[in-house]
Amino acid sequence: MTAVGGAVIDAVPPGVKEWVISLFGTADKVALLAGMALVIAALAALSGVVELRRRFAGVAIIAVFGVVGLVAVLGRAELTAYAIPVPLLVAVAGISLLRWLIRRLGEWQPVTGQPVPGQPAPARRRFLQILGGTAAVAVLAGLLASMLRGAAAAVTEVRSKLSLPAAASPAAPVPAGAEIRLDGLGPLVTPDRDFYRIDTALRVPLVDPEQWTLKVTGLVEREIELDFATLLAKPLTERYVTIACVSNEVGGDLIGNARWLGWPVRELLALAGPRPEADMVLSRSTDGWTAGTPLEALTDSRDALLAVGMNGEPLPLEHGFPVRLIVSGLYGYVSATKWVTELKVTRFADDAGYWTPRGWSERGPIKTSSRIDVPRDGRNVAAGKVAFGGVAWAQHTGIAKVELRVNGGPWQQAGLAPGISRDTWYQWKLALDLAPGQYEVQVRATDLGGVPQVEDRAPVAPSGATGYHTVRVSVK
Ligand SMILES: Nc1nc2c(c(=O)[nH]1)N[C@H]1C(S)=C(S)[C@@H](COP(=O)(O)O)O[C@H]1N2
Ligand SMILES: [Mo]
Repeated sequence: MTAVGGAVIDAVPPGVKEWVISLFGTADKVALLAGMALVIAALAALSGVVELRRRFAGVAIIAVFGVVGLVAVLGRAELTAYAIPVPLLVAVAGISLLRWLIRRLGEWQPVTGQPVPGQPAPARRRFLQILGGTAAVAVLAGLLASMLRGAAAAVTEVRSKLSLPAAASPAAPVPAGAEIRLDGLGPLVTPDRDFYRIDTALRVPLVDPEQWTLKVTGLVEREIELDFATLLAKPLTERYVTIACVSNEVGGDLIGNARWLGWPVRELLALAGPRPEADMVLSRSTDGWTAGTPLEALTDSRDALLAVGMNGEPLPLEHGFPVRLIVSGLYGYVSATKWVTELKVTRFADDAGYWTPRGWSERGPIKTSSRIDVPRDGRNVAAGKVAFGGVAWAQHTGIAKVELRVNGGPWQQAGLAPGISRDTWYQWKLALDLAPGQYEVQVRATDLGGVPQVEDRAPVAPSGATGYHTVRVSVK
């Protein structure tokens, strides 16, 4: 089912993906699986009805569904040996159950005469048989599910026993005053459990660090294969970096800030020796997903990391355990490969990341942006001094100033907290004196190069949303 779901995700155009994300937020996977369960239930009911009318017609429906499942499984890069028989077994079990139920139904004659004492009446016996059959199928499904859960528990266990080395190059301490205390303004560093999650994986890839390797291939002087122990033995660097999704709407929450621990990708690439004609690195995840990152962004001073730690702990499973990429200033879809297992040094002219042929830009620099977190859109507030607060970001460049304007009036400069670094978001705050009435308040940020964020509204596809975040407040 996850394989069919994965094939569905792979096939949908970006517009539809956006629509689903906006509709369900990050619960989109649950929605997809629930939708598929409904389709499957409907197909099962249909097969039953059809089979009653015409022998083997229902069987054909289930068989076709089984083949679709098999094709979807074979098409997935995360292919594991046990995944292949699953759709076949499910189809065979479904067909057997269907034929058996139909036979029972055929025997279901009106009960005449007295039941034999001590033996269940035929109708009751049939009922028990159907109940038993259903239970057997449920047990099989449960066994499968628990196999998967067992694998997840094993990797969770390995992760919890892992202790990461201290950073040889620690992150600069968070400056005093970087975190503004204001009710409703989120923390400066996002806790792992609140960190947004975006990926195409319906089932979190389970990677045992003992088995993990990273290959550096393509346009290099020498190919390299790195294992996890070797990676942990390298001098590690720790940096705060705010990562963001290209699907983040203006005012959206597909953005988070964490302290990442890892080995600079630049040093790994230096060992491999990229050829002069190379200009891109295609990073590949264990599930086949890919991102195309400019070679420049992985080798310049921004300290792009082969990250193993997030906020002082090993990466959570859903954030790429055991190893992912973190690159400041680029949207996740062109840089932040989770469960990474290969870096192919190549050229934009020859290769493309997963989302590029699906309607997203080849290059994905993060657009300078800002957000009002307090007060929330549509809130009622008391007249007088109204505290506004939020965040602004221009990763790798830094924020110079944040301004607010009320009902399209003049821009007023907000108080900007010191950032942790230019690679993270900055918090800001401004108290506005507001008399009773309706107000529309907008925010804009300007980066340290003096470039203000773009005012014109643009949708998230193909290269990230632009426009001012606007909140409406009624002052009473
Ligand atoms: N393997 C894999 N890595 C991936 C993705 C994916 O679909 N598969 N999605 C990317 C996208 S679009 C984003 S925005 C970030 C999100 O990282 P997070 O889930 O840790 O916040 O991961 C990136 N890495
Ligand atoms: Mo993303």
